[in-house]
Amino acid sequence: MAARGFPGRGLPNRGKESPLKLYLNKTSPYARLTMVVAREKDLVERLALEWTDPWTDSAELLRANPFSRVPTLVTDDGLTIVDSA
Ligand SMILES: N[C@@H](CCC(=O)N[C@@H](CS)C(=O)NCC(=O)O)C(=O)O
Repeated sequence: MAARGFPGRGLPNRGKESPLKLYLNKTSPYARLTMVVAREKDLVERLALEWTDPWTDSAELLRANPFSRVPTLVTDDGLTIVDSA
């Protein structure tokens, strides 16, 4: 079943440009907002989606964002962007 509102979910990055790694969670309204903006900006194909539970202290998410919150976006040159709103 396709995930509503999350096109490309679980698929590897298929865009020609470098992937943007987005840590997100199914229940997060902030992550959903980020996906809406990504769709509006035609960036969905560039996203490598990392489904993460921010409450389990994932080492990978903590490295990207010491506050362990989703959404967290890591650009191809290593810049981390947090706070969707
Ligand atoms: N100001 C942040 C809020 C993000 C946020 O609170 N995310 C929640 C999930 S909805 C989270 O990751 N909580 C984990 C925690 O606070 O430990 C934004 O706009 O993105």
